[in-house]
Amino acid sequence: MLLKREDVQARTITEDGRIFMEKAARDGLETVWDRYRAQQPQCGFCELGLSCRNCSMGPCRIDPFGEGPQRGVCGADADIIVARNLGRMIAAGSASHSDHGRDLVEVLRKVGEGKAPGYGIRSEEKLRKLASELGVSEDGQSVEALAVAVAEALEEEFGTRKKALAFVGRVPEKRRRIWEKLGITPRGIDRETSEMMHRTHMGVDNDWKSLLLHGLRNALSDGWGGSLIATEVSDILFGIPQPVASEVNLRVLKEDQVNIVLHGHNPIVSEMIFQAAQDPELMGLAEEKGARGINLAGLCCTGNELLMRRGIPMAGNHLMTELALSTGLIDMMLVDYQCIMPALGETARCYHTRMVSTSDKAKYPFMEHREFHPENARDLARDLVREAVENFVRRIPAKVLSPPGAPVKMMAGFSVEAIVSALGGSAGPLIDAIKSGAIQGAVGVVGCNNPKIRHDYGHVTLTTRLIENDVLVVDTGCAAVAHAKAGLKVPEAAEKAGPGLRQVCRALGIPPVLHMGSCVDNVRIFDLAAALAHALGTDISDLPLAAAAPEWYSEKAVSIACYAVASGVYTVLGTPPPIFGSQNIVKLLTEDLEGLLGASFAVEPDPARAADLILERIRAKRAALGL
Ligand code: NFS
Ligand code: SF4
Repeated sequence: MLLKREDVQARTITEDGRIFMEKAARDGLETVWDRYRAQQPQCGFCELGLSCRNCSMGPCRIDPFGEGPQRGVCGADADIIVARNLGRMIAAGSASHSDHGRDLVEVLRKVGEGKAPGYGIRSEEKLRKLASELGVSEDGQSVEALAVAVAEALEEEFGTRKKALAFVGRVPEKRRRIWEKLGITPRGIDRETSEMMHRTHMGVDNDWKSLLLHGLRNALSDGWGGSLIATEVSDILFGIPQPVASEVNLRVLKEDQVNIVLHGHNPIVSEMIFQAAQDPELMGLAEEKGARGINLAGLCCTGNELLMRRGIPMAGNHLMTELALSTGLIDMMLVDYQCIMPALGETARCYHTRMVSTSDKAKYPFMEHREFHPENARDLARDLVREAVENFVRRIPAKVLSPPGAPVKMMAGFSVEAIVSALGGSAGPLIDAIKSGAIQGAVGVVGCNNPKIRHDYGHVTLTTRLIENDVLVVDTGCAAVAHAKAGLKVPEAAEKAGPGLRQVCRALGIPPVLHMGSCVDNVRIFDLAAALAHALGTDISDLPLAAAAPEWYSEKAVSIACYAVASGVYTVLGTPPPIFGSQNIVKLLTEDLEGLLGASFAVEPDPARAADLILERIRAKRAALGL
């Protein structure tokens, strides 16, 4: 396969990305960029959201130029079709986060029942906090019994019998009233997703406005429901993240150690692997095999979970997952679910790497399936680490390329609790810094990579601009990994910030870009925003805040963006969503929502221009607050 130097340059800004894109090509591998190119030109109807295959009278498409058909066989017009498609994207994203949350609730229950050996309650404090929030009485309950009771109360959140999710109580009063008025208060997590699938069936909700409003409710059931549960229960089971130093990029893979890479989203499996990798017997076995130790590294959000709580280094983000394999250094890659390209199993066959899938609901071509359940997780983790160690000797020297140089240093672990404690125990100093203008505002830069956008370019360009202008950046997911690779997540990166933010960072010893976790952990950002709004006696939409997803690709990102806007945060998308086939919907989402929710979307592929939009927004919000 021939790969031109300028192609490689155009595809990524990262050095390890370039080196291993060339290595992959030499090894004859096909990557996500090659497949993207092979798909050109992509379907214009689908790009605009104008195609529908919701029933078998179709598939149908609407001609955007007004010459061909303007209605599907059932009579649906462009507005209805675009709204239905967007609704189903939200449903899929919300379902993904929420099902991940449900899996954690299952483990919590099993821990309480004594059926999950190896797992435990790491944060009793958070368990008790959740109990009181959910109205679960603690009287005379053992921790185990409390875990079961909290798990039961959380299971109820998924159902259909409530008027509002329990965690809506965290939302500022003004915002709750807006949701009530619009009829978008989320009721049950599964209910909203299920209702979205119902509404978008042929012949149900054919009012594009009411479809989109339900889309917001569905997204809110993710943000203030499924994702929030995933984050809170992960904290209970695995601990509340605290600031931790680590490293990032492909150089975290070590030639002289057994490399086990953990990829996916749910920390249930990876935490057990983490424990097993510390087992003296298995470490001894590694030495016997000639390795200097067992090295764990993360990819995507499973990686972020381990990084946040255990300081495990990150090999890379979404678009680096295939390239990580091309090092020839990975002895085993364990995957759980979400964002795991189905191409990975076949890619790994070029090397000695063992590919193992672990979730009953996520199987992949050319991977061995070894199913984890709370009951067997501890034992299975030990077996797998042993097998990874045994695989170390099977590396194929001719195919190994050790990444040159050293990894980039980074800091992670900024849960809301950690941020508050870095501030000296309350959000007060942050509010003061915002009031004084030392910090102009705060922006969540989040989301994925997408081969449509130069890898990491969107994230790094936008974030650099923001911090230069004294805007504090908080991040999650693959965006956070991009920023880390660019060196923005060490306290010394304060030098790159404007004078006000620089001073605050120096005083607190923190980076100007704070890692708040995986994508479900976006709820941490909203928790913080809600706390700031409470402290100022105002609504989230009045604060100088914004969100951006410069390189998003996933349906989960659509759900996140929608709950961000519905929660009152202006959100700029880099990749255009499939809505441009309906001028009505574009206008609603980018203009009219402002009047309804105090926040709206913008679409801006150029990250420098996105930064300008956000800075303008922050200035306007500050002026309205009289700052
Ligand atoms: Ni978020 Fe995490 Fe990355 Fe995107 Fe995928 S790993 S959950 S969806 S690609 S940021
Ligand atoms: Fe066509 Fe309507 Fe069926 Fe969609 S739901 S495929 S627009 S007939």
